[in-house]
Amino acid sequence: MTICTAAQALVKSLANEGVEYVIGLPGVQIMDIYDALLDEPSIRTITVKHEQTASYMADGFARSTGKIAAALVVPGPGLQNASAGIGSAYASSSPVLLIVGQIESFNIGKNAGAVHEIVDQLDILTNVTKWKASIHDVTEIPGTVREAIRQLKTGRPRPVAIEIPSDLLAKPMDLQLPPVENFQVQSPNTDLIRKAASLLLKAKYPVIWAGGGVNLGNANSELTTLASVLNSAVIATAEGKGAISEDDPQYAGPFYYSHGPAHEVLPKSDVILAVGSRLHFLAPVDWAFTESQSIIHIDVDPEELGRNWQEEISMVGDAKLTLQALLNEIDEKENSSLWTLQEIANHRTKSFETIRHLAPDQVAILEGIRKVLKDDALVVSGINSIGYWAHLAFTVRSPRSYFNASYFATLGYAFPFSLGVKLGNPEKQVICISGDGGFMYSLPELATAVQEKLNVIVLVFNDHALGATLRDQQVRYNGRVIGTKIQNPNFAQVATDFGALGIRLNHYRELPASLQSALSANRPVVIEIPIDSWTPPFQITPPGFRPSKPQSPE
Ligand SMILES: Cc1ncc(C[n+]2csc(CCOP(=O)(O)OP(=O)(O)O)c2C)c(N)n1
Ligand SMILES: [Mg+2]
Repeated sequence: MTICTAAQALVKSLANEGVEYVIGLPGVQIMDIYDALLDEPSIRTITVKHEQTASYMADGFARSTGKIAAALVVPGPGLQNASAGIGSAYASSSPVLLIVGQIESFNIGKNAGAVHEIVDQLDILTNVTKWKASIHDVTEIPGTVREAIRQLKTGRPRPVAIEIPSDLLAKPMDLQLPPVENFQVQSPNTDLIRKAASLLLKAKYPVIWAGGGVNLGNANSELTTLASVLNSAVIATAEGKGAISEDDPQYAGPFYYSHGPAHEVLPKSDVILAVGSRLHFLAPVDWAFTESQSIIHIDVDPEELGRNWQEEISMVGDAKLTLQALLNEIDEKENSSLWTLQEIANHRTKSFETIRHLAPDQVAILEGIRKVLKDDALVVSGINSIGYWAHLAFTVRSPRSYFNASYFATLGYAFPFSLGVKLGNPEKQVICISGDGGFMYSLPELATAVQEKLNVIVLVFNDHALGATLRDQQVRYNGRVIGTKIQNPNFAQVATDFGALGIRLNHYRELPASLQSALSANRPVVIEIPIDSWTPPFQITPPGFRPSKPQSPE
């Protein structure tokens, strides 16, 4: 038992749960927490320039390491500023812990105009958090932190939030920390595993559809082995990139907005094993799953099962445990697969060449970047022209090494997110692919990068425009351009002013050499690359595409 303040109890509870980083921006209601952090040697405190960065960084840290960092913000505007990052983390199934200050207990609910007051502020987060709690009494602190961590580490990982009134933080309390707990992950149902194994072994053309849950569930080696044992073709979504190495002979290619080999591979398939995917297609697909195909769906979140398709077998379970259980049931010699590795390779090559044909400059850029980076480099793909094409043409070879903002498509997330990735992976190369518009959201965080020695390399592809939206006006609005041309600073100069290394290129062909030298710069680097406003993949219909109405469960 230790006598301490509630703020100290909160910080010790975080440390007890293994939280090593608190990323935030101080203000009156959370000063006691900051003061307590000064005495906690196992936690590093990082101050950002805008609360959006706190939540984006915590997301980048979590998705690249599987560990938890806390974001710490003041109530009201601090919470609102952090909420875009919380929404992105929710969409991306990322375990982010948000700690929010609250006005004094005696003022709560009065709407009296206390500093930073929003009545029922946590309601703002209702649909972008998995769980949230308000502390009413200091004795609740260790238990509430434990429950937050349990929520983050079990089931589907998604953000959680805790708010604490400012007056409670200075109160004394007896702190009893709970013993460290190893949380149980969800095991699959044994009968369903047997059924699924037998269906997969009978499949003539098995396809594994790999979603982000494979990376988040650390199931990459199990998926790779299963693909080989079943002799299955594998297709990965943008979130699932790296689920299997994209050089693996079973990998048929990526899927993004109808592009990729899915429309050739899927119609041929009789059994589809979907792992950790929403199975929701943003654009209509011409192959859509049909009644004659069997879908086996594994997801840790029961709500995803059967949501979009009629499934033969729906299994709730941790991806790693479930794939391992399937492997235990499957004897390689019994598979009935008719795929040849040559056929799968042909799909992969043909699809890549189609992408190259559609976007030659973008593919040349991405191949140039790939050539220079190590296989385990971490790449954050922003909401920009090169970022979209990277989903289709950047070769990913390692688990948890390629990131996007999933269906939230949050412009501006990439650079602050990459700072969290670097925080969790100081020894690895961390590259952020950004547009000029996206980078402008958080340019001042270059100061954070320099101060905290987070040596990311930001590639700013500059078309002096919100390019995707400009293209939209050209294509769908007869070239009536409004609000999409933007004025930028000299990015390289600004980077230099912040203490980073700034490099301005004349042509993208200079990028590989420039990136090569940036990798040994030993400080954050911004490389500005001039490009045109190229058409994004979602404004292009893939060649040979025949839209049809997808099957629906009702
Ligand atoms: C928060 C948010 N606001 C607006 C958008 C809409 N949007 C999508 S792409 C884009 C333009 C991005 O510009 P830039 O970063 O320069 O990349 P480019 O398309 O020019 O390559 C916009 C405004 C969005 N996705 N997210
Ligand atoms: Mg742009």
